[in-house]
Amino acid sequence: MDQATKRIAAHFTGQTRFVDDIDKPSNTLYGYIVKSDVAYGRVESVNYEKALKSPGVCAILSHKDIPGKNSMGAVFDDEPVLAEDYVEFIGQAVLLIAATSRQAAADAAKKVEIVLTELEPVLDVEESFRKKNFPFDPLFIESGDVESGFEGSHFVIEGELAIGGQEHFYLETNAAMSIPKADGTIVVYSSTQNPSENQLIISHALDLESSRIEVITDVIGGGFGGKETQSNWCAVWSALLATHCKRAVVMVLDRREDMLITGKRHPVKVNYKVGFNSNGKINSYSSRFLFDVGFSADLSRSIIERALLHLDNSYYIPALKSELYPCKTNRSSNTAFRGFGAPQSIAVIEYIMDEISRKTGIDGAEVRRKNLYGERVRNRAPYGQLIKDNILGDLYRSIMESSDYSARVKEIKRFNRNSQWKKRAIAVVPVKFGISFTTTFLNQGAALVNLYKDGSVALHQGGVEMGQGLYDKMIEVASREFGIKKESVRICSTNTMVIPNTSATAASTGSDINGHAIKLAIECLKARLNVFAATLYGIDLIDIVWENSTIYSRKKPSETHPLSHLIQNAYLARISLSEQAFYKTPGIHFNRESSRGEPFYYYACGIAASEVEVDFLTGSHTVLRADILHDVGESIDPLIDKGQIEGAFVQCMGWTTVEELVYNNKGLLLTAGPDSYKIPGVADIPKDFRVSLYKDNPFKDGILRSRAVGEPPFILGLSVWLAIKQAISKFNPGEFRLDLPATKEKILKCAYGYEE
Ligand code: MTE
Ligand code: QUE
Ligand code: MOS
Repeated sequence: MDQATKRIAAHFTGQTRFVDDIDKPSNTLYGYIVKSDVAYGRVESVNYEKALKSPGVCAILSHKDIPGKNSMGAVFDDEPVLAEDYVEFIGQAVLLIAATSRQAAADAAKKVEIVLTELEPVLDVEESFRKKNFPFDPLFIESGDVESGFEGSHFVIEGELAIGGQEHFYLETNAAMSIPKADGTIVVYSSTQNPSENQLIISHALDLESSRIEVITDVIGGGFGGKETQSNWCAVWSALLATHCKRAVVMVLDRREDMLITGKRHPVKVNYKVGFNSNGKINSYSSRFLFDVGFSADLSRSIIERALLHLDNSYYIPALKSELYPCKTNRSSNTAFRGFGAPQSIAVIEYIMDEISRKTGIDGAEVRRKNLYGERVRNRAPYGQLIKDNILGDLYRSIMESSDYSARVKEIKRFNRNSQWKKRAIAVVPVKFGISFTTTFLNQGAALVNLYKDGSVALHQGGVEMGQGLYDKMIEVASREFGIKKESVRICSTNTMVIPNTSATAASTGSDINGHAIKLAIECLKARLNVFAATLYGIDLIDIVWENSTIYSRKKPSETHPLSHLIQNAYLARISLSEQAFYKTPGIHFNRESSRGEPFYYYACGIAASEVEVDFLTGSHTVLRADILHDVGESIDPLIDKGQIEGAFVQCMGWTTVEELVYNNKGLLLTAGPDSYKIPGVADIPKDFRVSLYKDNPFKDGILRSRAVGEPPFILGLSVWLAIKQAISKFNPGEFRLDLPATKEKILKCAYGYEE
C-alpha cells in the first residue's frame, strides 16, 4: 500500500490521529473557556475566586493576564482573545481555565460569577443596515448603463431573497495542543487550515517573536473554510494557558461549543432587479446584498469581494450594478465556507434565471444557454477580466446530450400530468469559478524537497491536508517529476519552522500553489544532479531521462542507471540533495477601489442537471438523478477529483435544502448539535449520481496540467434547489418566493401560498 492509500484506510478505520488523539505528555492540562450567555452586554464584574479553589483547577486567566495584544482578529483588530468591557455574542470567551480534566474545568466554570448588564442586541441585518453598523466599507461594482438597460427591456422584475447560513460540521472540531519548552519556545499542534496565522496570532498575544512558535499541523478532520481564521482561537487560548502554567495544555471544543461559538457561512438578504427581453436575454441587473457578518469582520471583506466577483456566474450581463453591505450583528463571526461568498451571489443569479424562464415561458436550460459568456464577443466580466478558453457552450451541449435532457423534460411533463401530489422537475446550473485568492499577495507557496541517500524522498510544503487529497496530489507531483514510485515519496506534516509565511490552504489553490513549488524544487534538484550524472555516466545533459527509479540517456534507453546509485555518488561528491523553492501565481491583480482587474489566474467550470421529485403532501423531496460534467483539466487523481465533486455537490444540497440555523429572539443558536441540525446523509444523495470529468482540456499552465477542484463544484448543487423551485411551480403556478434552504416547511408554504 502506498502512503496515500494507507492514509485513506486509516481515515476510514478511525485511526487517523486528530489533535485530541495525539499521545499527550503525562502532565497535560485541559483548557476550557468560560463563555458569555448573552448576545450583547456590558461586563460589570467578574469573580472567579471560588472557581480557582475548585478541584483540579491550575489557572484561570482573564484579559488582564494576556502578556501581549488582546486581539485575535485575522484581518482587523476587532476580535478580543478574551472579552474586556463588553460581550458581543453568545459564547464569546471571557475567561480561560486550565484544569487536570475537562470535567474539572467545566465544574469550575459553573462557579464563576460574571455580572453583565444586558444591552439590546442587533440580530437582524436590516436593522444593522439601517444603523449603518458596518465593520468596514461596503463594496460596490458598476459596469454598463443599468438604468437604460432596464428602460430598453421587455420585462423588468424585482424581488427579494433570503439565503441562510451553514454550519461547517467538519468531523474534527476545533482543537489545539500547546507544549511549552524550557528555552521559552512553544510547540503547538493545531487543527488549522492556516498554521502561519495561528503562529502570528499567538505571537501577538504572547508578545513572543514568531520564530519561537512552532505550529505543526498533520491531517485534519475537515476544514471547509471554518479553520482558516477561527482555528486561531484554540491555538492562542491553549498557548496562553500553556505558557502561564508551564505545562502542556490541550484545548478541544466539543461539538456544541464549536457550533455555538464559531462562525458559519454568511446568511444574506438580497434585493434584486433585472431587465430582460422576451427572448430570455438579460440586459440589466442591479442588486443590494446585506451580509450578516456577525460580531467581527473576520474574512468577511474578502468573502463579500468574492461574492461581488461571482454575481455573473457564467453569464454575460451587459449592465450590472451591485451594493454589498457588511452588516454587523451580535452573533458569532461568520467566516470562510467552501465557495467563499460566491455561492450566495450565484444563488441569486440562478434564481433569476428561473424567474426569467417562468416569465418568458422559455425552458430554464435554454434561458441559461442564451446568457452564457460568448467566446469572441460578450466575453468580458463586469470587473474587466476577459473570459478566455471558454468551454461553457461545450459543457452545455455535452450535458444536454449525456443527461438526455429533452427526452426527460417530455417524460417529466407526462409524469406531472398524471400525478396530483408529486411533481418532478429538472434544472441545469453551470459554474464558472475564479481561481486565485483575490487578495493577490496570498497567491504564493513554498516547498522543501529532501532526497535521502537511498533514493527516497521527503516533501515539506505549506498546504494542509483536510481530506481534499492534497497530500496524495503532492506525492503524485513528486513521483512523476522524479520518475519514482509513489511509495518512495513521503510527505511531512505542515510545520511553520520548515516552510514559513504560508497562506491558508484555501481558495482551492492548495495543490496549485504548493504543487508548483514542489515541481520547481525538483526541477532545480534534477538540474544539479543531471550535470553530475552527465559526467558520471558519460551521457549528454539534454538527453537525460528520469524514469522507473533509473536514469538513462534518451539515445541509449537500454543502458539504465539506478537512481540510488546516482544519489549515493552525488552525496560522496558533496552535492546537496535538498532544495527549497518558491512559487507565485503570475499575472494577477485587482484594484479594490474600482472593483476592476484580472483577479483570477483561470476559471474552473462545470455544469449539472438535477432531477427532483417533490411530494406536496409531506414537503419532502428526492433527487432522482444528478448528472455532473466538471472540468479539472488533466486530473492528477480522478478518484480524488470525483470525490471532491460529489462531496461539494452534496454539501451544497445540504445548504440549500435541509440545513437550517435557528436562533431564539435572544440570539441563542438553538440548532447547536446534530440532534437539531441536519446535514445530508447517505439516503439523501442522488439516487442516480453520474459524475464525469470533462475530457481533453488540459490546462497547460496548471500543475500537471490540472485545474483546482475543491470549491467550484459546490455551486452545482444549486441545481437541486432550483429543480425544487420548478417542481413547486408545477404545483402552484402562482407567485411564491423560495428562500434558501428549501426545507419541507418552506416547500409547503410556497406550494399552498402561505405567507411567511
Ligand atoms: N474536502 C474535504 N474532504 N474536506 C475539506 O475540509 N475543504 C474545501 C475543499 N475540499 C475541504 C474539502 C475547501 S473550502 C477548500 S478551499 C479546498 O478543499 C482546499 O483545498 P485545496 O486548495 O487543496 O483544494
Ligand atoms: C478567496 C479566499 C480567501 C481570500 C480571497 C479569496 C481566503 C483568505 C483571504 C484573506 C484575505 C485577507 C487577509 C487574509 C486572508 O482572502 O481564504 O489573511 O488578510 O483567507 O478570493 O479563499
Ligand atoms: Mo476554502 S472556503 O477557501 O477554505
